[in-house]
Amino acid sequence: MGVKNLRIAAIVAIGIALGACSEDDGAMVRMESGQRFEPEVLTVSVNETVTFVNESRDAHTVTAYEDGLPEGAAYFASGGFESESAARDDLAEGLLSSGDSFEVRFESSGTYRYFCIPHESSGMTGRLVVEE
Ligand SMILES: [Cu+2]
Repeated sequence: MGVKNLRIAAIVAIGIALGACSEDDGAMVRMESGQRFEPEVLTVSVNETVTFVNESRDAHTVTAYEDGLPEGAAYFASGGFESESAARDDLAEGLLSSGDSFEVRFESSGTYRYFCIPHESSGMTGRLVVEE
């Protein structure tokens, strides 16, 4: 009886540790129905990884505005493009289907503006504030 109770206690402790760990794992931006990024503005720390997850039925891109990056910051876009024009020229390659995710690690502080190519005109844009 005593041993059994101990084992249950150990399992509960592991569950709590894992839960805490996944929360610490990094920040998340969800692409939701209604063609928006949630949250629209997210603040993270330098070197933190942000995971963009498509939880909607539509396909979306996560595409940085080239003129919306901090000075000297690396460009990012789903599909791995190195410029906004390349991302716009090959829309299909950058699309994240329902359930897909995309991770970016931010090494420079500052404000990053990004958008979804197919839904830019609907206002599907977001901002990341990366703090020292
Ligand atoms: Cu979109």
